[in-house]
Amino acid sequence: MLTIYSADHKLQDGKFELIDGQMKPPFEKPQRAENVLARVRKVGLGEVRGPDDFGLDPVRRVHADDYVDFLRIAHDDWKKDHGDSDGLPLGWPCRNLRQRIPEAINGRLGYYSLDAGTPVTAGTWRAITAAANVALTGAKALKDSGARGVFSLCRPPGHHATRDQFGGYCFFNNVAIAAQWFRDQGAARVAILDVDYHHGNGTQAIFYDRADVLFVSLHAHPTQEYPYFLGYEDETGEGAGAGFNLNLPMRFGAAWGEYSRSLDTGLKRIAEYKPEVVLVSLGVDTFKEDPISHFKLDTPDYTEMGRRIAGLGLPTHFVMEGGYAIDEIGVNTVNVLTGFESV
Ligand code: OKP
Ligand code: ZN
Repeated sequence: MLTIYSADHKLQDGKFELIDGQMKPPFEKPQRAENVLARVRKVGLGEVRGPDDFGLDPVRRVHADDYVDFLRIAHDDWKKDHGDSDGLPLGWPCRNLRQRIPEAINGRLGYYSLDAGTPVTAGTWRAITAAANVALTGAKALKDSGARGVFSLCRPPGHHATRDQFGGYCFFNNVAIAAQWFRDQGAARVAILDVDYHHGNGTQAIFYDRADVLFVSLHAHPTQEYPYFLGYEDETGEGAGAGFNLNLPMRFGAAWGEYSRSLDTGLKRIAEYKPEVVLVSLGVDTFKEDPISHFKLDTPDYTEMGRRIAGLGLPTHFVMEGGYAIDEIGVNTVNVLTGFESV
């Protein structure tokens, strides 16, 4: 399987994240992608290629113009007020406040974000444009080559990012940008399967009122886990999108038995939908040793996950999301891909 990778991901290297009341070194760090790349090479998964530059037009098909323009200058503006530290918001337009865009960078960071766990650094813009290009290059390679699967080793991840908000380590929604690109190239129906431990609230929100992109997500129940305010069972889509969103949340402690039954439910829905292409938001933070998660998947389970996804018999674009057990992120991720190829 072809892998798309850009070393520019290393430019997203926050000094701290605010987590559980403490400033800690970020879990979402460059070594994650390096370890996945090392495993791709070790097992000889296939060619590793750099991304092409698609410019910002395909990004703007998913994200608001003002949000894209904000991200481009956010750290420069932060620097003017606060010096060379990482930018973090600390106040949001929540209930009882107005939805308007202030002048101050602190206010704009709040307006355009979901949480304070996602540092805006000097290198963020270059890293996130590279990640979007990695996703788009993978999409184009899948379409042009007629291969069964392609792997876009995106970092930072994307599935929490909405049309105009960053958060959950995400800025541009890489998988949504790729899905929209497939649509714009003529694919009538596109399905997204999100197997990251966290609900892909951004991806859901972006496609919530649309029937042309089906979103299916397996994740920790939002009543227990981030992002807390989206990802419940009763969110099934709205308007034209009614019936085209499927959330399969599971409580803390879910292991392969329960997980695989949810996976089969999700895959059945995707098969019924008859998409022309499937995109997989591939997070491996469902792993039993993940430092921020509470599921119990084991390393061989990822191989079986790949096999079951292959059972769809559809062109499949794997897009990297989360996974924070740094020593096992490579083997777990690549097991999905080799499992897929083994069928
Ligand atoms: C990004 B992706 C846990 C705090 C969680 C945000 C997690 C973002 C995960 N106590 N902070 O979905 O892997
Ligand atoms: Zn996650």
